[in-house]
Amino acid sequence: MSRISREDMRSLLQVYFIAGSVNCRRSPADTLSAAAAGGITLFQFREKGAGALTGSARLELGAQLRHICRGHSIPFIVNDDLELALALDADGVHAGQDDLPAAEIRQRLGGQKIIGVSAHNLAEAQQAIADGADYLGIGPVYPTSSKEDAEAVQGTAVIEQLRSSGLQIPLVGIGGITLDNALPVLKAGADGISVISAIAGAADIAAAAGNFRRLMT
Ligand code: FQP
Ligand code: MG
Repeated sequence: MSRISREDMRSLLQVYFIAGSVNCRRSPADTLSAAAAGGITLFQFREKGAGALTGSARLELGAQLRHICRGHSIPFIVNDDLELALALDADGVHAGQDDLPAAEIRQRLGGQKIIGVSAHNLAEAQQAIADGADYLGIGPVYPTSSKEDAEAVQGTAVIEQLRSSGLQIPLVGIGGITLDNALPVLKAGADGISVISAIAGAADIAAAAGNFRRLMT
């Protein structure tokens, strides 16, 4: 099996939903099922923050969400934790600048899995590409309440800079993205958007996911 192609990666990134139990108003399983029915294209399990599950409860929730993703043919990415990703036979791992280096994740996970890396500037983006990342998460584009230790808000400037530097790696914007402010992110050169609250916190989760999906076409 070979690396995911850039074109396949780009289509998966269109509506990239991230969630853990902390972000969900309904059960995480109901939240993910509704988001999947609404049209998300990729899911990241991010069990993090105050009150996050640990140990076997975290593993069990991951297995449940992994199963839901399989049922909808949506690839399942694990945030931060390579061991959890291996235990769940996840489709990939997302790593930030303070997490495991992508090159090490690639070695342990194998050639065909998806590896995403957070980058905040051109140098981090170039390093991630050299390390074998399949996609980048660029942010925070807008102010966010889902991450306590977020870096400074950068608008769409970094995405524009990466594209004008000629980088063609698939990438998403992340941080505070809503239906009302998503278009500038795409216009700046992102292949998709990544959201937590705009889907997990929506009154109608499936409708919110569907609205993002329609923006992409
Ligand atoms: N981009 C993406 C993605 N997912 C993420 N989880 C992050 C960025 C943030 O390590 P990191 O990654 O800086 O913080 P945390 O581990 O708390 O999420 F591109 F996938 F949308
Ligand atoms: Mg991280």
